[in-house]
Amino acid sequence: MTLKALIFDVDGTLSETEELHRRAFNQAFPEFDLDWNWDQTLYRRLLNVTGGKERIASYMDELNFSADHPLRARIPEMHAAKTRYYTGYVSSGELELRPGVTRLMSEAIAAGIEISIATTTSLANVNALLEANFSRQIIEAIKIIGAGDMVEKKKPTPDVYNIVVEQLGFAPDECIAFEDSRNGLLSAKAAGIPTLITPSIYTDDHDFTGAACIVSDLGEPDAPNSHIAGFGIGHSYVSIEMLQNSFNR
Ligand code: XBP
Ligand code: MG
Repeated sequence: MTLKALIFDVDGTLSETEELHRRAFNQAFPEFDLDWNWDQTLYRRLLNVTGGKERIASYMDELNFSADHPLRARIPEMHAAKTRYYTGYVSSGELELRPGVTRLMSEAIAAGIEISIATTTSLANVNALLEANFSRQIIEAIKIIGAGDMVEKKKPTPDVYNIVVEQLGFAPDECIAFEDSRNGLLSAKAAGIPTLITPSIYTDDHDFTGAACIVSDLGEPDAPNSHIAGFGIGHSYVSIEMLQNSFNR
């Protein structure tokens, strides 16, 4: 089997974005006369529901909001406010990329391997991160972006990966997915895509059974990662060569 595409999740995988998402949610709530404050412990649990609108709705369920509570109809508006705060933070340079992300993407481009994105976050958030943190060469090389509301059902369903793989025109097992969460792993696996996991600050306690490889991060030649499980033993960073070797086995 030949490796043809790398498909990246965004939140937690390209960058540790969730603290900024959390801040943006908390900043939006008072605009709707809500005194909600999602602290880190609560947010860790709420992250089990992917998608910001879905997360707000599930929190309303927890608080026993009635099905016809007027605020339920305002979830899209609340989420739009949150997205405005979030994209503002990202555009002003508040995020860093995780180790090895741009190096591995550049290696893929040089090797003629496609790069794409499959995420549950909103397209506006993806674009803000790309513009603030990636080179023009990488932005232009990204072939397909599957994001947010492009699918009806977000991760852990395979839908977003299915549309990306379909549009790429490759078989799922010619691709490799990069994820940081159990829901992401379940989504990619259900689409038939081998998955490499780099756990993130909010997902370090997740069950990653079924991952093809788990490493602390993608690593750099001068900043070795830690190998946790799966393929890639003996490598100190994730390279195209390492990924191809695992495919040729
Ligand atoms: C990330 C998410 C996202 C963000 C919020 O999951 O769950 O919902 O927390 O983004 P994954 P939006 O990394 O598995 O894609 O508010 O734009 O939905
Ligand atoms: Mg993620």
